Amino acid sequence: MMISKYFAGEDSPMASCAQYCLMDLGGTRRLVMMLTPEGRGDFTSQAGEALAAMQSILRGKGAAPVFQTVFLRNAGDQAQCQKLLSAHYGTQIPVTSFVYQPPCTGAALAMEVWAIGGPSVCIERFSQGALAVAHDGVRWVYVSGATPEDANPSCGAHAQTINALGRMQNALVNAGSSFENVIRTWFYIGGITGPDKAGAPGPQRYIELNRARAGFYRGVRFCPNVPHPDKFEIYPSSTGIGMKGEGLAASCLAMETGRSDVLLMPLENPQQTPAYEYSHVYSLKSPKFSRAMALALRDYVTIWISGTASILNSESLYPDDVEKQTEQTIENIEKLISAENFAAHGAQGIRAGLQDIAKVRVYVKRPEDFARCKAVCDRLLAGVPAIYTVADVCRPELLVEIEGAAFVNRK
Ligand code: 3EB
Repeated sequence: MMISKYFAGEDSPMASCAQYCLMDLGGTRRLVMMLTPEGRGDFTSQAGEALAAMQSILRGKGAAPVFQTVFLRNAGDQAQCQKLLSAHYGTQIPVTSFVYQPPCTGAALAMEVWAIGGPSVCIERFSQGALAVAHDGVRWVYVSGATPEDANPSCGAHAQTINALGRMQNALVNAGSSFENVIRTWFYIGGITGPDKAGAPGPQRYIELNRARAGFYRGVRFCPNVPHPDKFEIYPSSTGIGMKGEGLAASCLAMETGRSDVLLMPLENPQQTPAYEYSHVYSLKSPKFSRAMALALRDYVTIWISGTASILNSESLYPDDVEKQTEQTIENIEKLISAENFAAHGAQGIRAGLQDIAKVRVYVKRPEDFARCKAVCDRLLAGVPAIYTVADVCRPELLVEIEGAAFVNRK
């Protein structure tokens, strides 16, 4: 297998707004594109720049976009964005999540787009919100859950979370899958550290999200049919992050396989308390997610890295230093995907480093920290395609959160 990475400027005169990573997984190709327009014209021209850059990356690669996340500076641009995306993709539109997080660069939007292709790839579309991709004996279902318009802020974050999870469950069943197959989730929540409207004086909205998620997951046994080590509890890898407004949006990725030669590994971080064991000090019901989920399939490993922050054990470090927080976050990710940590989880011969990361999303709390945060990422994650957005992190003192996806050969 060859995993190749190309960056803006190396193979085309493409604007540096377009970064991507192409993975050749022995016949099946996966491509992730991170697009942040550089022009400062109106929304339509910026979206046009991102879509044109994407077209130029896709040319000749034989890969179809299946899953995209669109970060918007203004929620009011969503209708126009939807129109432009429909016109661009036609019926072949990927499952789309709209997230109200302004790109740090000042652009009106940014897009993360995943594409896949290859002789054995079969794509099924179920609705705007669900799509399945089958290849190599594995079937993936991508779902975008509740949109903020559907969610009524006055019901509070608990009801919004249950609503989003219920929608994802329905979409998964409709796509021939089920909620127990979920391996990766994203929760974007307005007012994440603020009080909840449902209860006065309400608990924090993130705490309500955790209460709802813990309740919903109580009856779910994740991935019962996929071989996995039983050393740790098994929960999906996740990102829980703020966004503008009062809504909640969620999306997920589910996986099923009849193969017995695969290995699914929920990873915990040797430097961090498992989130599901966090004390009540942080949340009444602990956040039910794994630090990463790794899937060994054939001769390669895919690793979904959860939203990671400057937390050691359970404590936030460097409360007012974005550079140190960014360094600590990246060190946490490095330890999480290291050979030592895979070995500690019972998997020998899997070794991933920061250079194996195909993309990162960097969520920055304060716009003024962007340059300092990016300088650290440019040094430690040199060349890794990235999107930077402004978003609140679940604890007030946390200034940055980073998530990613990594691909490595299995030795
Ligand atoms: C942390 O380590 C930071 O609630 O799904 C990271 C990833 C965080 C996922 C979630 C929260 C979530 O606790 C916050």
